[in-house]
Amino acid sequence: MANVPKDFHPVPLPDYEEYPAAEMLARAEAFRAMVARRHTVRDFSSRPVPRALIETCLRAAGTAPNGANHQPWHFTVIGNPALKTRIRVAAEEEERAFYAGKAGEEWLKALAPLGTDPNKPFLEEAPWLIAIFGARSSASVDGVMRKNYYVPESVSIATGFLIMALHQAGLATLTHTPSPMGFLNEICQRPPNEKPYILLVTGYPAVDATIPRHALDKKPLEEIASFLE
Ligand code: IYR
Repeated sequence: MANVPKDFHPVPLPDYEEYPAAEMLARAEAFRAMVARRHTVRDFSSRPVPRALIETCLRAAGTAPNGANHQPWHFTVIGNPALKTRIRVAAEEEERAFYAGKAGEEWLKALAPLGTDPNKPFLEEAPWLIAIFGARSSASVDGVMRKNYYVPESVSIATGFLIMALHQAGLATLTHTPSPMGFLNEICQRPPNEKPYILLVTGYPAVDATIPRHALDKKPLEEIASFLE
């Protein structure tokens, strides 16, 4: 093994909470029910949402497990109407090519039950768009650039935390993935070592928001899990 100096300083597990066994199942069930009330929404209200609420949810996202604790993510939170318009224009241009055939027939068939099309009015209507970037390299606390590890995994887990934090706070989200979305680097002024992963749209749902019935079909446990005991 290479000669790497030791740099490990363990501290006692600071804040673990154990619950009585009977309470554990009740807590797991309450969480399951809370999570099951999250639905991907595409109809947003323009009602304002305080920045402080988004900040707290981002702090939760920033606690996600990640490669070597390099925290290889950046969240650009866009509330500026002119920037939202630029994002909508750029995203709709990509989506028009996608739906006009770039996606291929099989993919378009898979999307048919969702009712999506190239029009993305939510990119202007929702109060906040959160562009989520993964950094191939980033600066340590002392400012030294270093390589990051497991970037897609880390960013995806943090995004999951963020979606659940926003849901728990009472906001709706849409994980939007215009493809390609390199235009986000320019609009958000992010360096080329960062890759945009997801544009998370968030706000209150419109009063007449709908979801595709298809989205309610969830695979049963037996299909998504197997136990080897
Ligand atoms: N990015 C496109 C297409 C799209 C792709 C998948 I996979 C989805 O689950 C939903 C949409 C769009 O946003 O319309």
